[in-house]
Amino acid sequence: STFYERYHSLEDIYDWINRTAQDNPRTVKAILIGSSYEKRPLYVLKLSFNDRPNKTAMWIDCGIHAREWIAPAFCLWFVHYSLSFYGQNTDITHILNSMDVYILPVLNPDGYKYTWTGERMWRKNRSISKATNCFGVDLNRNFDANWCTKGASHNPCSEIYCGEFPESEPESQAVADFLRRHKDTVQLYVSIHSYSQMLLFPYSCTLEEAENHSDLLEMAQEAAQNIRRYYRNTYRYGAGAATIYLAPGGSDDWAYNLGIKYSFTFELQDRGNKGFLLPPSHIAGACNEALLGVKIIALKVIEKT
Ligand code: 0X9
Ligand code: ZN
Repeated sequence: STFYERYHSLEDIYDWINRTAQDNPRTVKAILIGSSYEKRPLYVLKLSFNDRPNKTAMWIDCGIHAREWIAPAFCLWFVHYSLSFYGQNTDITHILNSMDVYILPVLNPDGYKYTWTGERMWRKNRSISKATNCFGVDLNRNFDANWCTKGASHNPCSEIYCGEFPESEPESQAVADFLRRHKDTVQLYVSIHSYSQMLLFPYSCTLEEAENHSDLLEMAQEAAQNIRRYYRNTYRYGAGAATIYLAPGGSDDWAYNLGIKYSFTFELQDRGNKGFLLPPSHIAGACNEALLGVKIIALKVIEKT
């Protein structure tokens, strides 16, 4: 199997980030956007294939939840695909000619590291609550979108602990700060999770419909139809709250409210057979179908703007 068809330790991913930036000095830059609770660097890779005026951008983050190993694997896959097929595949070429791409391969490095060395099923980050001696905030409940209402918990020992206050965690704060600084160019926000094969869009923090709900629905549907047609695999899609559950404080809803009107959460393979323990032999299939979905959505965003 190739490098991209295996899961990688955090150290290997840091090495890969460095190497990728060094080997592609004209197109890839590593940007330090902050550090984790345990002081690990948070690097965003910026892919930029030209400097046309008025260029927009898309954002992709992976690994906000530690145990969802297919997510960082997807971010690596996406970068590799972009660097390999720019100028070869018409869709990715058009996307990269129109947009810069910001990619955060591991949003939650402390948690990811811990799933390799401590508990494989860890979800949250690793900040400690003095009051309870419990570890971890669910970073996807820590953003300022109906923060800690129904679907999140104030209990530090809960898997869906929202933290002390919105953006209390350095990881969520770094992402929010970066997106606030770049909100005029970033038109598309994508967050990669697993599992369950779903394509979710705002809102998850309320049952209300987003203002451009029908646009978002159409884009998600088109992505899911293409995945079915080309990979014979089923992705469900819809607004988060109505499709899975109310879950406030998520990055997608927060980015949407910031003004990034195309905001999606992808839940990659599988549908529960192996769950978070998706075997390496499935990485290529899971990443290729999700990549197709991301491409379809990015093309639609370019069409609309
Ligand atoms: O609950 C979550 O954070 C996500 N599902 S997961 O099984 N990967 O934990 C879904 C996130 C959907 N978006 C929001 N809740 N904002
Ligand atoms: Zn998740």
